[in-house]
Amino acid sequence: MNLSVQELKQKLVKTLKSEYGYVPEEATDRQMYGTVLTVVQEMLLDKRGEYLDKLKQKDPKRIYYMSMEFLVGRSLKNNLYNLCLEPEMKRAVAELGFDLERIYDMEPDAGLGNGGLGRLASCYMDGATTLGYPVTGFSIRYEFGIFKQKIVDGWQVEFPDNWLEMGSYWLTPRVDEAVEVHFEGNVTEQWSEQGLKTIHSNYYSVRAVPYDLLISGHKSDAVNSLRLWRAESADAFDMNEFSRGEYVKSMESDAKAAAISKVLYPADDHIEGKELRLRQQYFFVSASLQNIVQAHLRQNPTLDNLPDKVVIHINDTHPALCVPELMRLLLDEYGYQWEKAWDITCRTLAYTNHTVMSEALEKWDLNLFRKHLPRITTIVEEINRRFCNEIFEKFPEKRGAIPSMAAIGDGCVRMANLCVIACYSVNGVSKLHSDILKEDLFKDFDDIFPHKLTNVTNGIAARRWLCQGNPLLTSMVKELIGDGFEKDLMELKKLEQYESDDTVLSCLGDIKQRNKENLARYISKANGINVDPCSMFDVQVKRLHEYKRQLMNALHILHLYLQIKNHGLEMEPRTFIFGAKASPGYFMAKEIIRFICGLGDMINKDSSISGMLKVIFLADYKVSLAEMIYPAAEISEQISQAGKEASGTGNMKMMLNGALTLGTMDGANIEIYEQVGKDNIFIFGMDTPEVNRLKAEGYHPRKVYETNPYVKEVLDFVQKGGIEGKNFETIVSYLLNNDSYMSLADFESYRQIHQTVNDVYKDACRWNQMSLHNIANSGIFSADRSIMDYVNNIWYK
Ligand code: AZC
Repeated sequence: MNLSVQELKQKLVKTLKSEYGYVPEEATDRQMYGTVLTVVQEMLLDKRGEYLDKLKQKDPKRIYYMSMEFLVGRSLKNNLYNLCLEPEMKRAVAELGFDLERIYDMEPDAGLGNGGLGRLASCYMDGATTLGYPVTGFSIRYEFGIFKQKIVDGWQVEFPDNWLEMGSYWLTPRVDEAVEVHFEGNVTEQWSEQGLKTIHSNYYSVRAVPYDLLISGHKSDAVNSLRLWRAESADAFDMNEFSRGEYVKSMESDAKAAAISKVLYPADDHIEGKELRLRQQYFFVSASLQNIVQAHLRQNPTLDNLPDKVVIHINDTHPALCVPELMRLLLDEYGYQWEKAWDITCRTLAYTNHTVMSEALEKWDLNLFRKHLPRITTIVEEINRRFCNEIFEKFPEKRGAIPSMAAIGDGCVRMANLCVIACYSVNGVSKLHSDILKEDLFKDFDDIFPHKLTNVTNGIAARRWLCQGNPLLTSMVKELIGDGFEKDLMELKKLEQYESDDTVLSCLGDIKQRNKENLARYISKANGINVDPCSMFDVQVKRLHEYKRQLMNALHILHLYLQIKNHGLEMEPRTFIFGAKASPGYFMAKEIIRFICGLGDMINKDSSISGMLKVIFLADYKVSLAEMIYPAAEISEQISQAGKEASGTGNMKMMLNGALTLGTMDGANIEIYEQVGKDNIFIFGMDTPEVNRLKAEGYHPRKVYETNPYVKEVLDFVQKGGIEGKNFETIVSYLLNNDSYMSLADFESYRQIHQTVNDVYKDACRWNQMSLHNIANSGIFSADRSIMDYVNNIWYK
């Protein structure tokens, strides 16, 4: 966008006057914050108007990305960057007496997601919009996003995240497009002139009101929207009840409806079959599909051609109700016969799987399902009946597999099976993960639908994670290879020519140093601990889960501590940095946080190890904090048990910022390894076949304890209450008796690779060379590349 500093100033002054009635000299920071956001939002709306006009003429196929989660983070800087207005806005704001950096800091993260899956959805909105594809995201306008985390005595405590107070500036309500969603009630069949008709009556109605959050592409005409639904009561306030004095009763239906969009479920990679969650899913699916169908019918006389004009992409199974809901619309509202409706549905829907963890594969109790969604249940039953018949008749060799492939089994609706049965495309999120889907989880499906399963390796929004988050590195890269990489990340490859250039390498080292100093300042402010910015920054930031093995990392730190203290180990000074939210009901995850914090308390105050080790747990890990951490990371810990992390995307973000990966052959680590070669990454531990073999043989963690003296030393120390006199019996007994993700089995290999890391770090030049090589080869992990894979192989195939 072309606007001068002068023009921006005029807009700001005018808006400040009209919104708050003040001139700049009288305004507070908060008023200026509101003013800047309002001005940017108006520009987005204007640009969106022009884009929609163009779309109408061209009428391309629309992509609808259905996701219960979008981890948007902050939008102001991203929008200014994408509109190419950041320097001008900075000056305009400064000339009015304010500081744009301070205004950036006032913006809350829009934390409408838990972790990887939600952040991926946001990275994809950015990529698709920059590339000019008409993608609309659909989700819920949660009043409270992912909880705020505080650590009290090592224990995680959750606080509500009231993001709308300062974040609602970005949302435009579209009351004119509100729709109704029906729950509960009775389903009956009636004969009419058109044949047998299904009637859903006595339902409970909820009104869905859309709020649009606009996303501008970078140097592109496109402005797409993320449409977030808010729930409210569809029945007008019951004045009769109210005047009879039944205040509470009259408000009950309001509260019941509003509860649907109240709060994001804070569980990641595992599900709880809660009624409210099912209502959330149906609410946003039904509202979105009604909206999509109406939009299609404004441009087309019929829904017959829906699959030619629309793809509805299901982001994990949370929106799997798209399958029966699209069927319901076609059958009940638009009078289609089953076969034709099924054909349209199957050719319109595509599904991405993000996990093979069994506790995350959604299943709904059939009775609960029927109670809330009676009509949808009859449709799922019919889908299942027909599917099982088809297998029985057409694939006799698969008759034995019918019970496990069915959409309904063991009294539950199985959402993943439902998706694979219906969708025309099913993809995993890294090569390894997609192979596991084909060879294991969905093997029977792959045998009968040979072209359905495919792979799209995840990617990240490099413009956010490099250009906005790491301005120092970005300007160095621009100086060396120009700015083409902003739009084509593969251009980073050109950096390889500088791998032996001492000046470039030392400049890269200086930049890392300054980013570490920046993070050290934050740590000192947030945790009250001074860390040495010259020590190696070793980072593990992600959701807390046993399979991600933060505990193995912590055990190894304790091992280093004991070696320094008892055996005179000398090593390069290290700062271990953790950030992780635990699902509030996940006890072991919270115990692991307590363990890490206890470990930190003990180590950080021990002057006898002369600052060789520090352990920092950064509370409230979120997108905006990640933007500060990644540029400062030197080691990227990606140490999940092989076969468990579907892809990982933090691994890509740290690589792009020059950190070296220390990881297992899991998820996208394998593809990072393929890109950088074995000399530029630190790989350890069992790979997936080895894990499976050990599992089959029978894994006995106690044996590792008995045979590996380091493991024994560490666990004995914990058992004796060595960590601040604290009791970590839960952890010790879990490790000795269970160790579900084989941390002890991989410990020795992990320990040894850390020694290698320590040796390599002594040679700064070699380290910087490896770092530059990683940056140069990270281009493939751009979200733009992932989007093009979706475009070529799934959406516009
Ligand atoms: C995550 C995966 O755990 C992670 O490996 C992957 O990178 C990410 O999705 C994006 O694909 N999964 C989730 O966040 N949640 C669920 C339910 O899978």
